[in-house]
Amino acid sequence: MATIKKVYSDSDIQVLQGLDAVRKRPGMYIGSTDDRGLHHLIWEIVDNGIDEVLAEEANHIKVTIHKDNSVEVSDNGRGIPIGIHKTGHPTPEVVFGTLHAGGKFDATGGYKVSGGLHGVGSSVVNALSSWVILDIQRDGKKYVQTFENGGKVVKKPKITPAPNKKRGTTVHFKPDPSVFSTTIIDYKACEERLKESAYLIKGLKIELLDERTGKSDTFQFNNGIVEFVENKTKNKSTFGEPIYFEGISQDIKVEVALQYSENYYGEELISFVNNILTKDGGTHETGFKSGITKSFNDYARLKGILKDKDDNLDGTDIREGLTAILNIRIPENLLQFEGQTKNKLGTTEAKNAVEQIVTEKLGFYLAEKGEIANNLLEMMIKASRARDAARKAREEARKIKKTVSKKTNLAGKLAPPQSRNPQKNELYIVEGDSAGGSAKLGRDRTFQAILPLRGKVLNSERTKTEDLLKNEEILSMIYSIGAGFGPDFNINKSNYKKIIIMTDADNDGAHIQILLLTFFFRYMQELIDAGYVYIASPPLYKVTTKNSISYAWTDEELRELTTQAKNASIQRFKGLGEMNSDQLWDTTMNPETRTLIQVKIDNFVEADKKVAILMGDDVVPRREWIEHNVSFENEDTFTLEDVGVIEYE
Ligand code: TSJ
Repeated sequence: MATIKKVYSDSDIQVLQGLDAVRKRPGMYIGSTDDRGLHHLIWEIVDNGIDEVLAEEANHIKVTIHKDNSVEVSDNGRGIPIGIHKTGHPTPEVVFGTLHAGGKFDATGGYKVSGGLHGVGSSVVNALSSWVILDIQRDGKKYVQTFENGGKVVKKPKITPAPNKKRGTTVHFKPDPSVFSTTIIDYKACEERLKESAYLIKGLKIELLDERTGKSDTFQFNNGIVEFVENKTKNKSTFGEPIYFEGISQDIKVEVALQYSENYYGEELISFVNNILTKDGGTHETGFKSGITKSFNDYARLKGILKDKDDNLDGTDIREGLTAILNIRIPENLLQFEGQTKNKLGTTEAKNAVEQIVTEKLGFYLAEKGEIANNLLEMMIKASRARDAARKAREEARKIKKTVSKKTNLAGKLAPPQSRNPQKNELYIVEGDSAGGSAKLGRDRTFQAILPLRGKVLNSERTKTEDLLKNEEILSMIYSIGAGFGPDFNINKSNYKKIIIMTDADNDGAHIQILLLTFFFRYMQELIDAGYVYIASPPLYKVTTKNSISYAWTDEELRELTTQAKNASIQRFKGLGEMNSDQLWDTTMNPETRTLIQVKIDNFVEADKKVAILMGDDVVPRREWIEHNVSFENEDTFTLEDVGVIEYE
C-alpha cells in the first residue's frame, strides 16, 4: 500500500476521503441497499450516457449484464475528457472519485439527467462497487483506468493508441456484495427503464444484453413519445390518431403526445422532467392540465358548442379517456424537486411554459382539425352529463337508504336463508308468485333465499334512475342484496355469493332475464365482473316411465330418453309453476344436480354498446342492429347470447 501511495498520493487520499462517506451511509446516496438501490447504480451510469445523447454527441447506448452480475454500459459519445483537471488530477479520476463531480468540470450548462438532484454521480457507483473498469476512447487514444474495493486507485491509467476510430465511454462495474442485500440484476427492471428512456429520446438506440441467459432487446423509437402513447393505448379502442406537439418557452423544452379512447373512463398522464419520471406530478402537470382545459373550452365557445349560458367543461371531463405523455427538459439551474421522495417538480417557470405551449399548439390543432375537435368535444360533453347523472344517482342512493325500510316492501316477499354466510348463501330471483311459492317450499332453507318478482321488471336503460328507485321490484332487489347500487355499490357488502335468476324457459322468461341483467350491468356491474350472477336452467321436458322419472333440457336429450324407454309419458313444462317443489329442487335448485349459467362480460366495450343499442330508447339504431343481427318477429325478444353478455359455464 505504501508504495502505491507514494506514486499516487494526492488523488488517492482525496478519493478515499470523499468516497468513504458513501460507504458509511449508502442509503443517504442511493435510497436503500436492496434491489432498488442496486439498480439505482445502473440508472446512474446510464444517465451519464443519456446526457451525452441529449448533448447530441451520441445516439447509441449498450447495456450488458455479465454472468457475474457485473454491468457494462457504453455509449458512442465524445468520451469523458482525459486531460488533467484543474485540481491537478486526471479528469476521469475526479469524475469517479469526487462527490458531485459532474457540474464541476462541465460548465456548459444545458439539459442534464445526471447531476441534478436525482443524480448522485458516478463516484457513488464507484464507492459501492468491488471494482470499476473505465474505458474511454477519444482523440485517437484508448484510456483505461481501474478502481478497486470501493473506488481505490491502485494503478496508473493505461493509455494506448486507439485500435479503431470509434469514440465513446464504457463503464464496467461490479456492485459490492458486502454493501447490497442482493447483487442479482433484474432483466425486467432494466428492460422497463431502458425502454422508457428510448421512448423519451427520438431515435436513440438502446441495446440490452443479458449474458446470463442470452436474452437481448433493442429499443429505438423514431417517433418517440408518440409511440409511447400508442403503446399505452394499444388495448383500448382509441379515438383518432395520437396528437403530438412540441415547443420551447423560457428555455424549457416541452413535448406532448396524447390520445383519447372511447369507453375508457380513466385518465393517464405520465410526465418526465429531463428524462426523470415525475410520479407525483408538479408544476409542469398543472400547466398541462390548465392548458388543455383552456384550449378545449375556448374552442367550444368559439364554435358555439358551448353557449353563453353553459358552464365551462371542467378538467375531469376533458381528461376522461385521455392518455398523455408530457416530456419536458429544464436547464439544470432551474431544476427544483419537491416532496418526500423528490418525485414532484417544483420549478415555478414550468407551469407557465407548459401551459403556454399546450394552449397555443393544441389550439392550432383543434382549429385545423375541426371534425376531430367536434367529436372529442361531443365525448367530453357526454362525460360531463354522465358525471351529473352519477352525482344525482349518488344522492338518490343516499335518500333510499333512509326511505327503504325492511318493513315496507320486504315483509312476506323475501324468504331469507337461515344462516348468515354471504360466502355460501344464494339468492334466487324468481319470476312469478306461484313459482316463487314452489321455490320457497323446495329450497334448502339453510342457505337459499327466494325473492319472487311480481310484475314486469323495468328497463333500466330506458328509465330514469329516480323512477327506477320508486319501483318495488328494483327496490326489493337492492335491499335483498344489501350492497347499495350505482356509484355507491360495494360488492363486499353483498349478502349473497350467488345471485340466480330463475325464469320460465320461454320468450317472456328470456325477456325478464335481459331486463334483470341490464339492471345489474348498469347499477351493480361489479356483481357481474366478480361472477356472482347466474341464470338457472329449468328443464323443458319431464319423461315418466314405470320405474323412473327423468328430465330433458333439449330436444336431443328428449329423443335419447324416449328411444331408450318404452311407454314413456312426456310432459312439456310450460313454466316453473308446473313443477312441484320437489321437481324444482331436483332439476333446478339442488347444487348437486342443477346446471347454472354464469353471466360473464367478455368484452366490456361490446357489451356496453349492445346494451345501449338494444335496451336504450333510440329506436333507429336498435331496429338496425336487430335487422342485421337477430331474426325474430317480435322486436322485444332476444336471447341472452344475442346481447352477448353471457357465456355458458
Ligand atoms: F456510457 C456510460 F453510460 F457508461 C457513461 C458515459 C458513463 C459515464 C460516467 C459517463 C459517460 C459519458 C460522458 N459519456 N460521454 C460523456 N461525455 C463527457 O463527459 C464530455 C465530453 C466532452 C465534453 C466537452 O465539452 O468537450 C464534455 C463532456 C461532459
